[in-house]
Amino acid sequence: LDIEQKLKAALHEGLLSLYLQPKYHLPDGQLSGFEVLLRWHDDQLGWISPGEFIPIAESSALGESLDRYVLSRALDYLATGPWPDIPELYVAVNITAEHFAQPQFADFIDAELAKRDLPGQRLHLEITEGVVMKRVPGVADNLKRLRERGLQVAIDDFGSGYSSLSYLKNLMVDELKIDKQFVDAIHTAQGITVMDSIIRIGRAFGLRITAEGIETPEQWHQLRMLGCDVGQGFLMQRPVPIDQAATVPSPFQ
Ligand code: G
Ligand code: G
Ligand code: NA
Ligand code: MN
Repeated sequence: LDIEQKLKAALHEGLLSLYLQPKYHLPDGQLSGFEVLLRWHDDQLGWISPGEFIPIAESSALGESLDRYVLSRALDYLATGPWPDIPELYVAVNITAEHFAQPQFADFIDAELAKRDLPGQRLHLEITEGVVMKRVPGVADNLKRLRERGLQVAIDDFGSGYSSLSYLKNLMVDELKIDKQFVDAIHTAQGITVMDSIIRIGRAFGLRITAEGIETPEQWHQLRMLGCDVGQGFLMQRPVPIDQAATVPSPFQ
């Protein structure tokens, strides 16, 4: 079996697991929500990283089925718990580029939320720069409709791709997730200047700023001082299996 067929089988047999990684308010360390990250364990191949299998799914017809699976499981979690004890908990789901551009995408989300009586505010979507940059008509339309429902949309891995600052002007999103490479670089004066600039630009466009891949206390403190809003990373919490999410410890107690 090649990996694409194995992935298809794993999806249908329920062998893909959802993990959650907390996103924290940087100013006070409070839990803000969870990013959903898919994990796949195969008996012969062992753990296969989504960095490996997501691109395979995206290049086949599997991307959409995978998104649908992750979304409905994530919304089931929101509807039934068990949750940590915070108000307005949200989950942030990564969406593949092709899927986000489809005209039915917003309808699918609407239906899944309605089925569980969940308000749009409880769902965030993470898309990569490329999705917005392409200016595919379906994308703008879906962004508009979803945000009218109260969903929040983040640009993931910001700065890693083909970002041009010009597109931020017309950007209909809520959050910038600054790519880990910029967090890794803030031990140097130049790295701090770059991070400071990205945060200021995001601010100028009224966006919430998230930093991902925070691994050291120094990075956390530096990002706080620069006015970053939200932080995510192994320093605070690695991704945990979804059934353990209710008990993630607060990292700064
Ligand atoms: O969790 P990890 O760092 O291994 O993820 C690697 C990549 O796979 C990241 O770019 C992440 O956004 C992506 N990814 C993880 N889970 C999902 C998912 O459920 N759907 C999509 N589309 N991408 C995912
Ligand atoms: O592309 P995306 O941002 O969705 O990818 C998130 C990926 O980053 C996940 O696979 C997650 O496991 C990984 N990740 C989250 N926090 C850290 C971190 O602090 N360090 C490293 N190396 N990876 C992280
Ligand atoms: Na993401
Ligand atoms: Mn990212």
